[in-house]
Amino acid sequence: MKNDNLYALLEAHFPRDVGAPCLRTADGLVYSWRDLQYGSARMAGWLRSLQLTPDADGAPPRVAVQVEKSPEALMLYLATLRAGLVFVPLNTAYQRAELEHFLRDAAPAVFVCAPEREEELRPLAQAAGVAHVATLGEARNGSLLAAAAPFPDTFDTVPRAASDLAAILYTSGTTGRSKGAMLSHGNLAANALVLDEFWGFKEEREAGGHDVLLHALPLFHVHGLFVASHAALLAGAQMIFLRKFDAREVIKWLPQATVFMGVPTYYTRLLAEPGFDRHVCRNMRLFISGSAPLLPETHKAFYRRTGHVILERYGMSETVMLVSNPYFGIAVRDRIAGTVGVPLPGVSVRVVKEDGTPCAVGEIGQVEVKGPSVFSGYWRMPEKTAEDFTPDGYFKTGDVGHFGGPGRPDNYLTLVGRAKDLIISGGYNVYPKEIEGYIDQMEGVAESAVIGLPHPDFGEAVAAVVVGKPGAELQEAQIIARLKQTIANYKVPKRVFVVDELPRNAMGKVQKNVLRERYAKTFAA
Ligand code: MLC
Repeated sequence: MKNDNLYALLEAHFPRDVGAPCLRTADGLVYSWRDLQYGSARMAGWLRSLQLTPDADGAPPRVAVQVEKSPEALMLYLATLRAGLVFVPLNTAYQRAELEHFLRDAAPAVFVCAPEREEELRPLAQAAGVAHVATLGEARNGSLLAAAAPFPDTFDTVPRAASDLAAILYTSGTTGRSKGAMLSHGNLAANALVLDEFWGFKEEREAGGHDVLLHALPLFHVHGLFVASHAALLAGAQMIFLRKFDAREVIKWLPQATVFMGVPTYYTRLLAEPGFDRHVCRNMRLFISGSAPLLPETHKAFYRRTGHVILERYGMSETVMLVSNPYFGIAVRDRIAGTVGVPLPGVSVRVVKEDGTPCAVGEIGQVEVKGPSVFSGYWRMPEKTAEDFTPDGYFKTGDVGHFGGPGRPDNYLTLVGRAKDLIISGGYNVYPKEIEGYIDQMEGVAESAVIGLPHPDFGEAVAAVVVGKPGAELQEAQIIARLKQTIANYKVPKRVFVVDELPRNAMGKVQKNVLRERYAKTFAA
């Protein structure tokens, strides 16, 4: 019987010589493909020994993970797949209040956290009904590895159907509460296979080349966990696994790499380093950018400095990758700055007006998508899911854009904005409503408006405009300090402006556009 478990697909592509290096770390550790197989088998054995059972509604047990990046963290992801369980990765920046929501909502059977946070988080997990808590540190420390050690280094990957749930990815919510996007083994496999061809991994492999992916992204979001890791695992390509992005560290390792993926902030930070030049990039075949808009200036400056044309692509947690500039066709005229490229094979993308009728080429409208990598819905939110899909099965992305336009082929998509009130800071999504909720609860605050402002490093940065209650003396530093104790640091406003009132239109709605204009130069370079 064919096993549609994603791990089975990835493993089938491992190189014949499983003793060959698969992962290298900055500390000089080398893991072979066999290490990955053995390590994930032992962890899968441990997970199986917990004898977890599906929920009453048939939902398979979830494994929630909030750990720093390490080869063992990648093994834990693969082990979860192998055991037929559902992986729920969580940003390491999330604090108690955020984690409490995720643990209650996803109701995992297992929670793996950093050893340093166990004391704080174990009671939180237990209160949320989590049965098993283990720890995994970035230096192979913590209770998970000890628990997994006695288990065999082989494990028969549990059979899964393509439609079975593989992962739940939490995305910030417009209403303040994060929603879990449900991705199946089939969603992830379909996307990995398409990208293998579209980005030239397959051709490179078949021509006898040896791709090396320099992996600097975090491992808890779509970009680093699925797009980057799956690409390398499926290609049988080695990964240089950096704990986090650091421009100088990346420059040090780039000469040994052929492919790099990052958010625009990575590219602007690389360009800010005088040592970043053609020589450093001499073995590279591909730089990919995504998760946030890449400024055409960055695209051009990168080409001038390195001779490489960054390939910009577009996707999201709910859909994995949708649209990409071409790989085959490396000229500037093929990878067009400011566009996200053409729909990937098998993906249907349409741009529609408010009433759902199609826009003409060049006309701006809502972007809707359908395809094998598009998720089946939000975890235990049937109403929200129904709202976000059209009757004919397209997902409403919330992004606004157009096909074609002056000087651009008709099949190239350009994104111009977002229908949903979303800020993207350094590649992380932040919903103003969530932050406003926290500020409005503070003593002395009457109301607040959270906005995104242009920022030279993060693309956009979060800022808040706050009105105090009569007699209250609000202070910027205090508000920021309070928020830092409560929410992930990338969501905390970098500036807070205390004002007497918020500008409103005739309907009484806060005019955020007026605020964005008023404070536009706050972070000017
Ligand atoms: C860190 N900070 C941020 C931030 N990251 N603030 C705003 N936006 C961010 N993205 C905070 C820090 O906590 C610190 O706060 C201050 O800003 C400066 O920190 P830093 O040292 O400069 O930050 P650094 O650790 O270097 O992190 C920046 C970064 C990181 C850009 C390297 O944010 C990053 O790796 N981003 C990638 C995000 C990503 O993987 N996105 C993919 C999502 S998937 P303080 O207060 O302590 O000074 C997706 C789908 C798709 O979107 O299509 O890909």
